[in-house]
Amino acid sequence: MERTLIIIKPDGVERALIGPIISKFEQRGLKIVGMKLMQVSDELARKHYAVHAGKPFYEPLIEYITSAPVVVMALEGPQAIQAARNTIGATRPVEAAPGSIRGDFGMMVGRNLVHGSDSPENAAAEVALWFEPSELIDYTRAVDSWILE
Ligand code: IDP
Ligand code: MG
Repeated sequence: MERTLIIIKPDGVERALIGPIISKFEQRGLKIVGMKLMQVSDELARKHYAVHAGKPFYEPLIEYITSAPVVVMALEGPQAIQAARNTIGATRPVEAAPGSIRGDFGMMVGRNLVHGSDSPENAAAEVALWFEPSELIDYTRAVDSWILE
């Protein structure tokens, strides 16, 4: 089992796409083990996107992610990191497959609606950065045996 960190970015919240975006992950079978609405601080934004510091899009990215509330989720499942990345779609929405979140709802890279962790190492670090251990809930869904072999 893997856990991955998902952020519905400010454009997703402002455009009233929280529900449709969560539905894509829920319908896929990924289990929500943590979820909250929050206003991201400049400090947290810079920690989360530290790997992009110095790139031309870094300052606009910090401005974007702090510009309105976000919904943060920890999702669990087998190969959850790759599954979630595929459901999110390519970084540039024009290149994202139809049916993916970015492919269905996005137009431009700087307004691409969702973040998803890209590796087991980053997923573990990001879940720990955004959630207290007590905010992550272990539970079994009655439907799990119909989703997981
Ligand atoms: P990812 O979100 O698909 O993992 P990354 O390359 O990790 O993509 O970039 C992080 C975020 O930075 C992107 O989701 C996007 O919001 C923003 N970003 C990346 N490249 C560009 C760019 O060329 N222009 C503007 N924003 C960008
Ligand atoms: Mg990334």
